[in-house]
Amino acid sequence: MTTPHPDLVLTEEVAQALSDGTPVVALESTIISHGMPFPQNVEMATEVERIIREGGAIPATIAVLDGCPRVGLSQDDLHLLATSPDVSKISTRDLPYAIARGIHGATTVASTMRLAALAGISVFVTGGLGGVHRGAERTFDISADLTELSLTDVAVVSAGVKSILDIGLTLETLETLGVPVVAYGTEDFPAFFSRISGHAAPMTLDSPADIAALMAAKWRLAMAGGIAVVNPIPVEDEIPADEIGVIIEQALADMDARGIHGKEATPFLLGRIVEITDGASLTANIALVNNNARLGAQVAVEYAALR
Ligand code: PSU
Ligand code: MN
Repeated sequence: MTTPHPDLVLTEEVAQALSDGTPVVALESTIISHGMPFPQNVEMATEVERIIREGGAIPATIAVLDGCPRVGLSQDDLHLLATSPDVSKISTRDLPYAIARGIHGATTVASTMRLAALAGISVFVTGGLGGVHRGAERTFDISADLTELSLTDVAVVSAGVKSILDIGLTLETLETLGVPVVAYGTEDFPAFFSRISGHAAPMTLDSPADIAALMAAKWRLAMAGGIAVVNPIPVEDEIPADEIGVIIEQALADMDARGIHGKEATPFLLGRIVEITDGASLTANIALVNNNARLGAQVAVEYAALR
């Protein structure tokens, strides 16, 4: 059991669970502050924590509040993240600045992974991973989520990546970085809103116990870095690829027309897709996060049993 880094502030419940070897699942906060509108964002954050408890694990939502890296949040903290305009989107490189300046920061997949690992948490549930943006050969826009996956020992459960990104280049980059990409119960790499991306999954495992065994095998060999566990959206919640494809093209065109780029790109695209679909994409997004929470809790339970 690793001792949590002394600069982190854990809730008593999370600290106790980690010291007892009770399964803990980390959750990110950018999805709350910059990934969904209010009030669905705080409802989603609350429901995901409930699902993780129901699955036998302790949820630990992560954020920086008043410059303090926090692992495990109260309902008031979640509400602040969901409503305050003064919450920056912070990736790994922004962590030192947020701490030094004493500001509020919502953590991305990358910075949540880093803080989870410093706390001693091995499983993290989110919606979608960042990746290689379309047109990256011009813009060089590649999410630090991929860099972090190559460095930090955390298994990240997502529904794959949205086709706002170049899915093929994202998969190539993950291969180069040595990151195992494991699809749960499918041969297809999932595309967030859709179960099938047109790309084959590099590996498939069919049970949470097998995923836990892969995690243990990797880290026993001291192979540093994360594992991308990709879980397709449930059939009944899926938006067909051709339907969402047109909408994503529209959102990308709107982004280019407004000259939006850099860290604003992903939040803009997510918000625009919700607007264009009149909320249908938000319903799908919430359903897939809940589905990932169910799997993540099971994986955390199986992994805790191995230790
Ligand atoms: N994809 C989603 N929803 C999200 C994000 C990505 O479907 O909320 C967020 C995650 O926090 C992810 C971040 O880590 O966006 C990636 O941002 P960027 O592309 O700027 O690295
Ligand atoms: Mn970027």
